[in-house]
Amino acid sequence: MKLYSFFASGTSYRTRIALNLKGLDYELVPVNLRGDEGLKSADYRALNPMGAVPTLVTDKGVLTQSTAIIEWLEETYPEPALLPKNAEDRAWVRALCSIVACDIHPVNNRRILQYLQNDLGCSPEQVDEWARRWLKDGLGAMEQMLASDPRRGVYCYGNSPGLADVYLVTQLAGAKRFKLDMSPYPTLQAIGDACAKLEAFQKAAPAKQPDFVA
Ligand SMILES: N[C@@H](CCC(=O)N[C@@H](CS)C(=O)NCC(=O)O)C(=O)O
Repeated sequence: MKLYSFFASGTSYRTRIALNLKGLDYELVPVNLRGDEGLKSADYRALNPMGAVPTLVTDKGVLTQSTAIIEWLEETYPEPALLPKNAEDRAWVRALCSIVACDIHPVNNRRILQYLQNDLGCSPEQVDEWARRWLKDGLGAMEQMLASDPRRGVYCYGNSPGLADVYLVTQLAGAKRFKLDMSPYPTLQAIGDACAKLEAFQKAAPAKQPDFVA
């Protein structure tokens, strides 16, 4: 499998973690989000018409959209399972994932932040404040949900890493990038610390990618 990925992209990061947790080998193809080529090239858009990362090329075809890719991985490589066995708990875990995938990431995506700054004239400080605003909403909800949930263990759900951890960790990185005060989120921080001890998460980290730039 070939994963088109950008080191600092949260959606690439979540896909890398999921691939690693499944123990799958993949070739990483870096795509430069900051350059003039990469995402904008006609060749890349033929693979991914949104011109975004990630894209996973498999022997069964080309997959786009990280949530679809990750669900495909879970269905195609069921072990180790990243989702719980019963439907209610799966809905719970997917709700946690959706806070990241639908409520935080889309409004803090690079192209949105660039539009705020380049087209609407927001200052870099205002753009950072925007990003923190939506991080606070989403992470606040996750903290509230997880702090009192009896199903929480070392990780978001139980004592094995799962899908909610995959999504959460990428937004903890986002929070760090935008210098969000993390003191209101002790539960999330503890889960993030537990994930950081696992090789699957370590190998997927932005700083470990071949295209990493400090
Ligand atoms: N919903 C898509 C979002 C993909 C996406 O927008 N990825 C970002 C990086 S995290 C990207 O490629 N952005 C390009 C840009 O903003 O110009 C997914 O989950 O795959």
